[in-house]
Amino acid sequence: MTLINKKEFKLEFRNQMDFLYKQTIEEANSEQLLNTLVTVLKCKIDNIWKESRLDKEKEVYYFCIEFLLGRQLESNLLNLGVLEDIKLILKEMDINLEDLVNAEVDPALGNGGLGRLAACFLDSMASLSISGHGYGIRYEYGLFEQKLVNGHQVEVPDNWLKEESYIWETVRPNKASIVKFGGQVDLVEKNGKLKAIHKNYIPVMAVPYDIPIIGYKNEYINTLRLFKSDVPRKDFEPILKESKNSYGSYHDALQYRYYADEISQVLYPNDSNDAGKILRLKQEYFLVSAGIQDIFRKYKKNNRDIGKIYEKISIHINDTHPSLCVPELMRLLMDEEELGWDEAWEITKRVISYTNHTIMAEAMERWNIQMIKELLPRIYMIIEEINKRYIRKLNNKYGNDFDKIGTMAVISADNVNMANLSIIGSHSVNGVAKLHTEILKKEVLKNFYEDEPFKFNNKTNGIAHRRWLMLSNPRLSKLINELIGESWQKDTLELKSLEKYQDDSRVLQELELIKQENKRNLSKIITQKNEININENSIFDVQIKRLHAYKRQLMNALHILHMYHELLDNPNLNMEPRTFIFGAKAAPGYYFAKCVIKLINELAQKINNDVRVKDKLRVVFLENYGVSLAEKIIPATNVSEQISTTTKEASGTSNMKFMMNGAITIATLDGANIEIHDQIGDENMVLFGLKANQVLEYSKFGGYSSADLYSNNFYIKRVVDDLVNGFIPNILEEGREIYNSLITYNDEFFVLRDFENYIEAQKKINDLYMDKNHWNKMALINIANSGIFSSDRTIKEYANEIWYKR
Ligand code: 9GP
Repeated sequence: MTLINKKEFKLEFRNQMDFLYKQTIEEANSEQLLNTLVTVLKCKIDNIWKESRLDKEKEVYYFCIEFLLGRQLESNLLNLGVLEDIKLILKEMDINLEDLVNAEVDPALGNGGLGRLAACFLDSMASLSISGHGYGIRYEYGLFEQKLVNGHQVEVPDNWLKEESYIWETVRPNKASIVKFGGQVDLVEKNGKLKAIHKNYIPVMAVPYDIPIIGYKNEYINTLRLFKSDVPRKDFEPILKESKNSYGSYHDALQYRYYADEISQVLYPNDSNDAGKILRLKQEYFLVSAGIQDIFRKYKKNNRDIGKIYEKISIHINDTHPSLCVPELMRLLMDEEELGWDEAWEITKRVISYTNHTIMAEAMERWNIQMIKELLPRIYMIIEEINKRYIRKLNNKYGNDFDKIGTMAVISADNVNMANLSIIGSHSVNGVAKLHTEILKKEVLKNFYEDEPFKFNNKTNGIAHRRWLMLSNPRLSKLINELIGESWQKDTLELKSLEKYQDDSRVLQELELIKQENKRNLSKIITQKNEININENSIFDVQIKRLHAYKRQLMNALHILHMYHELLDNPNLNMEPRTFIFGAKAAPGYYFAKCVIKLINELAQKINNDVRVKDKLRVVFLENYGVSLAEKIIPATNVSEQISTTTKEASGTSNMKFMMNGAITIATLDGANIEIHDQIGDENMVLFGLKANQVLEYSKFGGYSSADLYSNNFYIKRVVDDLVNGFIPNILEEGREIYNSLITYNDEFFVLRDFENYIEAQKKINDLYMDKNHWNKMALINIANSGIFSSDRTIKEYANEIWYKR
């Protein structure tokens, strides 16, 4: 251990405690101990963690509106290779590391899969010694904290920065930049060229806050740079001559402060009205402009020729939120660096790549042109020109095929289509799992694919196995180390060699014991949180993800209702006891999703209080689901519910985490479930439901008739009627809303169409679990074949095939 010398460490710890709090270790609380530890560690890593200098290799900049980091302490200690040593040293000082781990805030700067994927990718880039850095926003309030009140979701602000600062961050005030909003742009002639002069704009200062991203035992540290918005400091005044200049009155000054502060206040402001939409657009441009200016500043420190920036820089647009990277890079190259359009355009395309993460229409961003024009006049001019030139090119190629050209245009029907902008302005477009990429190529982005097929590629998502196996499931990690050594930690494909133990009953039993221990831990948490005792020997059947109609938590709930009826009808039903566990937040304005939360909670109330089914069935909805909770749930799971409507889930990543922890997946052939199936086959997971081609075919002809199915199927009718007949109390409105979605509005997400098949699949799960030895064997095969889903594999593919490819 080079980083930590025991004697020195203890001394530094005491000194730091004294410096920060003027008190002794014995007097300090967990937060103070944590802060002291992190301060000591930050000093230690300072030598390795230097701002990247762009003098050697190519650098990757990963732009994302959300980063869902999770707690950092344990992960950083693990990656620094000092976890066990620090645990011991602290113990000698009478400090329990676990208390400090639990005292750390879990920053909810993201919503779900997108943000967590970004965090896994940062971990992998650092661990693979790839110079890859994140750019994001330092939201003052993260995603809301979810409270359940009488079964309803209630949102309260997530004040994660209570202490004003985050222990891992370092503010870099001298690297701040100015982002300009509003005003007018004049094109004036200078030396025979048109130059854009931006006047009367509102300047907002972007202040970087850096978080170290520590690689796994490789002395390599990257940076996640999050920007906070603020009014410009005095020293910026000389360069703000053309800005709006009327903050004379007190009132104006206050308004200006609010204007600036608001930008980095909340993640995903409610965009159901114009003010919310404008704020989101401001955030997106703020992130992009601050980030690219930062890249230019760093690049120019060591490189003279901006025309060669593509040799040293890759900019990755993660989902459409950072799509304004395209016009912003053009602006800087033309207006600041004085390159001509053609050269700037070639550079832009060579630098930028784009990942699409969804085909859900509502998530494909479009911005009203008037809004962009007013807020970002220069950016709008550039977008308009990109569009004009692109349409001209398409006209030459496709003549007057207006339908085709209309779908490909950047500007259409008064809107700027951000996906189109990203595709046109980049050299690579990828989906996040095989089926998703195929759907992009053959359906959603068909015209683009036919036009430039070479741009399209697939990069199946992955997960950081360090966090999701080594840290969250130490017992399992230890067993794996004992069986196959430790090399899998650096190369997860080595997990494959676990397969040789698939018939070794001692190993399989060991595996079962580990799962049992993890279930015991989770049971304690559930009892603490929900005041309910659950049967530790029951099957833990889990669905944890954002609440969305296409993810079909509703189908899961209806199946529970079905099981409940079956048990009431036949109390001696031969079934393994089951505990269904949910964790999910619904977007604040998404009424249907909130109705499903209410339904699940009321169902839980009814079932958990019914003594007749007490030993067989339990339902738990865990409040405020997030990364830290997931780390406890996933290792304890027997059944992983991956039941989205086929074609709708781009990839999913919890499916991979569960697999790596030995859960058995019940799934539709959607997203990355397909790749999981490719690895382990029908024998080791349970599939059901419509296939992609069936869903696509149905969707072309307006779906199927859910009312017919409902009328003709006893089981379906029974559970659907329960939504509105009072069988489940307190869901008068919610039950009706859900009923209507299924019957009146023809079940857009095929819940009822897949229902019978789902019941069958669930029966199969039950039967499989009855043969414990076989179940454990399946679990082992799942773990052994999960190595391909490490995000290290994904990042190597991004690096070799997108970022470093010339
Ligand atoms: O819904 C997708 C999810 O399937 C995928 O795993 C994740 C990471 O690629 O991205 C999600 N998409 C979004 O959150 C918004 O596009």
